[in-house]
Amino acid sequence: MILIGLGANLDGIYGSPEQCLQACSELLADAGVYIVQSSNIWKSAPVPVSDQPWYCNAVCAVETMLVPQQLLCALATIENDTGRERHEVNAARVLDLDILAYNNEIINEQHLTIPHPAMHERAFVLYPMQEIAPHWVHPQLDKSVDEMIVDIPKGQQIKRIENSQLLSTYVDKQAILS
Ligand code: PH2
Ligand code: MG
Ligand code: MG
Repeated sequence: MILIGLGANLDGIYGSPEQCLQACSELLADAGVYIVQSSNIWKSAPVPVSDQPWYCNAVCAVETMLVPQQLLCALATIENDTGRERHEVNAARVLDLDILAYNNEIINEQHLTIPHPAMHERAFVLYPMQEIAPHWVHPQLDKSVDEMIVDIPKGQQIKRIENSQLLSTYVDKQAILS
């Protein structure tokens, strides 16, 4: 299972953060990354706590022929095309696309760490992820999403926006042929 985390907390060329996440269905598909299943969009307070606007966050399971390094480049290109500016770590942004998991691969390269190194302590990753992959097991921690949620550091505010899933763009070829 390939899982991507989406986040945004500034208005940009696609409109509000929520509109930008919705636009990602098409932006990802144009790059050969197809959404199989999407969580709802969740509104979340910035982590660490700051006076930044709240974020919109979501997690999507995707299908793609891109290998991890190619996927990383494709996601960075989409971020740049939305006008993402890179200031300091954790700065507010119009769009952040992170590879959370790539099947069970463990990758530790200079610009690419998979699974995402902070996923297990972030409510804004784990609650959306629980909606679509509650039984996914972290290959290093050997814990499911349900189990990791129990240990999230306290004090992270998060609220689900009902019926806000990103549009799925994956067409199952088997289903068409049968
Ligand atoms: N992303 C960060 C830092 N902090 N906080 C929330 N609530 N949502 C995010 O997506 C987020 C964050 C760095 O990527
Ligand atoms: Mg991030
Ligand atoms: Mg990122």
